[in-house]
Amino acid sequence: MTGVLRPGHAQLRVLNIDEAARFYRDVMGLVETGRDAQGRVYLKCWDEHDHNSLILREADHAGIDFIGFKVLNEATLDQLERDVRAFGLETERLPAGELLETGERVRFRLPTGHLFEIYAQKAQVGNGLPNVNPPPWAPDADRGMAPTRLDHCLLYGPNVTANKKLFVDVLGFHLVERILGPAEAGEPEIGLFLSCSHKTHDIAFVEYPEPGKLHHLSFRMPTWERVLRAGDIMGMNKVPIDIGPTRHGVTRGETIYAWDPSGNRFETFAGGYEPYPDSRTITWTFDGFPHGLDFPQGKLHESFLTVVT
Ligand code: M3P
Ligand code: FE
Repeated sequence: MTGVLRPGHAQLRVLNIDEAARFYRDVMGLVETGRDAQGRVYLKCWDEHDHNSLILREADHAGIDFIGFKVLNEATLDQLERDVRAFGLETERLPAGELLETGERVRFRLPTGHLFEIYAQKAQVGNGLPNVNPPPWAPDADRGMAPTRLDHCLLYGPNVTANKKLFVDVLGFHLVERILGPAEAGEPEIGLFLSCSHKTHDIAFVEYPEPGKLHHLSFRMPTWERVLRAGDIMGMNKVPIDIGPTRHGVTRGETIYAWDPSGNRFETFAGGYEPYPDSRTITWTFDGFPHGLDFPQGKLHESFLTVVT
């Protein structure tokens, strides 16, 4: 892989920083790696190597401040900055260290209204395992839900087809799956699942009138059993569940969606398949979409389609 590597971090707005830190650390089972002078809390999943993947910021309303993707190196960062400007978006450089242990970031606003950034450097703190003769897991792999990594996010906003053009033509993503609107409306693309890797999606967008909205941040679970165990932990801790445990038709993912204490939706996600850049794009028609959302039930869950932060 070259170019854009993976979702590296997301900064979430939370209503109470202590309650949120407790939730993501003790219930979700992430590892807290730092706090900064602004009071932001930094966490990572146990099997991630970089210093942070989730940053919590206290605010009076929930949602996402920005999402950041790691790119291969500084030359890639400089080239993509030029390419994004040539595409017609303004870019801004944030200095190294503005986020703890993170290098310079190039930030721009997507057509859907979300702040998106790319960066090449973040300190590697490791996953708690040695590089020589490592055992398969560390104690943090059994603490709380214990996802292995930040997998993807689904963002809601207007102009998703403009986002598609940016991600495919400029940032080197491929379109793995898409959802179409009703035939009466001419079947516009209303859902896009984009990958910069051979995951089914590293980022996804759904058409929505209000810009900059978060539908969910998704955390990778190694197995379906671990998704069920995450559901047990949600039950034990009275975490409100939106959907699941079930399987999506879209991406074939095994999933539970639930809400954090601030009302930000998150997903515990396993499975899927391994698309390559030359794979065909899978299309879900509007009529087929209920099974795309929840394959066993074939049901359009009202809260899933309408609640965003
Ligand atoms: C996922 C996923 C929609 C499907 C979402 C799918 C918008 O979140 O991780 O596969 O219906
Ligand atoms: Fe998802």
